[in-house]
Amino acid sequence: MSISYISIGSNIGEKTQNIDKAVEMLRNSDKIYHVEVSSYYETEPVGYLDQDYFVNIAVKIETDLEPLELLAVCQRVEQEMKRVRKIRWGPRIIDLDIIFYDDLKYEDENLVIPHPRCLERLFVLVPILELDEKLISDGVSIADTVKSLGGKDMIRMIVND
Ligand code: A4P
Ligand code: MG
Repeated sequence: MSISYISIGSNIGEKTQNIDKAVEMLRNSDKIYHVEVSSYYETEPVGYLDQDYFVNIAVKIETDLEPLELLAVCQRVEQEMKRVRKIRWGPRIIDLDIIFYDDLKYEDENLVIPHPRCLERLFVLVPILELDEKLISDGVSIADTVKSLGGKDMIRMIVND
C-alpha cells in the first residue's frame, strides 16, 4: 500500500462542485482507499495570470495503484469531466496532479514525481500541509517550505464551503 497526495484545481464554472465530483470519482476508483480531503482554498492564478481565480484542494489517498495507473485514473477523471486543453497553465474545469507518491522519485515523458514546480506553489503545499503537518519530501520539510514562500501568492481558505 502506498500513500499519495493529489492536488486538484478548478477555475471554470461551479469550481467547488467540479472538485467534489472529481473527489467522488477518486473515492469510487478501484484500489484507492481512505481518501482524506483538505479544506477548499481560493487561490490567485499562477503562471498564466489573465484568468479567473482557482479553487484548490489536496487529497491524501492510500492506494494499491502503481504511479502510472494512478496517472491513468487522474486523466480518466479529467476526460470524463470533459476537460479541454487549450492554454498551458490556462483555465481548466478540473486538473489532477500527482504531487507525491511515498518517497518515490520518478521521471518519464508522461509522469514526473514529485510534481515539478510543486515546491514553489502555495496552492499545492498549503492544502497538503493541512493533511500532514510533518510531511517531508526528499529531506525538505513542507512546513518550512510554506513558511519561506509566505505571501508569494494569495491563498485563502473558503469558510463554510
Ligand atoms: N504529468 C507529468 N507529471 C505529472 C504528475 N505528477 N501528475 C503530465 C499529473 N500529470 C503529470 O498536464 C500535462 C501533462 O503532464 C500530462 O499529460 C501528464 O502526462 P496537463 O494537466 O495536461 O497540463 P497542465 O496542467 O496545463 O500543465 P502542467 O504543466 O501540469 O501545469 P501545472 O504546472 O499543473 O499548472 N494557479 C492556481 N492558483 N491554481 C492551480 O491549480 N494550475 C496550473 C497548472 C497553473 N496555475 C494555477 C493552477
Ligand atoms: Mg496537470
